[in-house]
Amino acid sequence: MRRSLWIGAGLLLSVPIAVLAKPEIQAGAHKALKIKPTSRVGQAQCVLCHVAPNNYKFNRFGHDLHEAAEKLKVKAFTPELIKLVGRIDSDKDGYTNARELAADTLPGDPKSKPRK
Ligand SMILES: [Ca+2]
Repeated sequence: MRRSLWIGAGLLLSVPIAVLAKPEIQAGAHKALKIKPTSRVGQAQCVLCHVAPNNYKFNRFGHDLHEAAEKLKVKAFTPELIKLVGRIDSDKDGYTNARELAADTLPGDPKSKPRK
């Protein structure tokens, strides 16, 4: 019995991080931020908040979103959270996150920014 528990724990630890990703969080973000699946931001999927599809470290926008959620002590995409994060220019490209999302550009990628 004990041996099978260790084998089970070993198997669990070997599961790729992609399997542990939380699609419900992405779906919640898309709904709260009114992101259409066919839009550029919608197509970005994980990269909206993370460095790369296979690197779940937060990008600048994901970091700010996470930090704002901790500051507000919320675990959901509340209107207050969206408003607070919307005022920030996470990637320092001169456009607020709200402006970027409205323009369908990535708020965590300074190379992606609205046309002037
Ligand atoms: Ca950007």
